[in-house]
Amino acid sequence: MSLKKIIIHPDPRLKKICKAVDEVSPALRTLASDMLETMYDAPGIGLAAPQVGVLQRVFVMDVAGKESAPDPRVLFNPRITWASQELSVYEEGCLSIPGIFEDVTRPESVRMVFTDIDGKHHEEEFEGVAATCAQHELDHLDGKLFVDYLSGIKRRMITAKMKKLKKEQAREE
Ligand code: GNR
Ligand code: NI
Repeated sequence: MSLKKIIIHPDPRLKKICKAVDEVSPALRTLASDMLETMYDAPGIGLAAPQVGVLQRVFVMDVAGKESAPDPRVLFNPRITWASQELSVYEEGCLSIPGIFEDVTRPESVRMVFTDIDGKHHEEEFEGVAATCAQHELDHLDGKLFVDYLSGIKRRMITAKMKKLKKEQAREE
């Protein structure tokens, strides 16, 4: 197990469409396990492969919260098969955009098909924070960030702030 470095926006790797996974190989299982460790360490409720520089269609999440037992999830090749008409607004954050939180509107529930860590296919409905998180992660696999839903002015202000943060980080290294 090892911690991966989380890429900060803006970065070309966060804008790429990720490649479908052919087969859940041992290397991809190791990647998923490292991503879970990195997500818990951050801490965050989700993490997508491009955030650690791997342009493949896989994300991990755990929306169980502190009061419940951990519920680590790994989704390969996730696809939305249904989205509710009802929308919900959630104040989103992103480990690639640290310290920024903004309201984003998305379908309140979605059904996703995906392959699990054992290579088994599933279709599952997510609602509430799990639906928000799963959609946020799926967006990462298509090169999309939550700031892409904000106004141009807000997005540019956030991007400028992140550029400054990255410069400061580079100086510390
Ligand atoms: O840790 C995270 N919290 C979060 C809060 C609201 C909506 C989405 C998220 S996902 C985020 C981790 C992350 O950046 N995943 O890509
Ligand atoms: Ni994110």
